[in-house]
Amino acid sequence: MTAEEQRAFFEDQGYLVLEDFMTAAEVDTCETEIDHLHRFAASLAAEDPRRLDFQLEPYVDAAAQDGHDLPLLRKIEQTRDYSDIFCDLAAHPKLIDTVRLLLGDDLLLFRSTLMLKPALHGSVHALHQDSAYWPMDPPSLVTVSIALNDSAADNGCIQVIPGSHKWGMRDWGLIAQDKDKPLTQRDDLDLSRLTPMPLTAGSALLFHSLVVHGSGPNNSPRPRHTALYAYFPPTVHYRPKPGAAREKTVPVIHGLGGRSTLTLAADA
Ligand SMILES: O=C(O)CCC(=O)C(=O)O
Repeated sequence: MTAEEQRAFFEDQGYLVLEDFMTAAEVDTCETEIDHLHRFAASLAAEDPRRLDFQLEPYVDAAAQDGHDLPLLRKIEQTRDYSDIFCDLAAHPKLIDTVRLLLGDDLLLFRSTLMLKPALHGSVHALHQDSAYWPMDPPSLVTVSIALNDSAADNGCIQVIPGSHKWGMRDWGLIAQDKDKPLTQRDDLDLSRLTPMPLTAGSALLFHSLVVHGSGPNNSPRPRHTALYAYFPPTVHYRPKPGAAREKTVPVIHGLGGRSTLTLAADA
């Protein structure tokens, strides 16, 4: 696809796949780093506030966890704070070229997370729209999910409803679900267009923050590791809920005169 075709596809369907933008060596480095981060999580004292960024699979019982020397993590938030590797991955030139195509040259980062589905234990991520949970307006960010190992339906790859970014925003409720639960319990969604997005390691799925998406359980003997980032242009404003911080400082990934961060202030 030409750049113009990629942009038109994203505008129409709400998603785009970027195949094999990472080298095998870059993918290996990320996988090794995920191992380090699990060891780091295991080393944190129970009262250490950083533990909140390392979330255990919610439906794994103590007996299953006891069989593993490392914690069965569902996700790691704020990965830029814990890892230079995942800090740099957010600004990978080949990825950023594509994000710039969709959002323009000035790029800010809203989120840097690892979504992990441990082998045999990965839980369901119920269908939702990212923007329904984010204090950002207008709701037009781009989420990028980078496969760090091959992901397919059996280990819980992301599934999207193409075109659903045109539906407007809905309410979704709790996202994490047990492994035997369906992707949604809502009956007002046409699931006939729900499309699995298998990815080879080193490829990425980019999607609009209003696209309805989720992922099934991981019942396979392989983990599913993805790095997730969300980007936005300076035309998107910070609109915190009452009681939340009135300012938010975010990393600049590209443009904005080469500065490294920008502090967003909520309107008075
Ligand atoms: O990676 C996944 O399985 C889903 C992640 C996701 O939908 C999210 O974090 O909003």
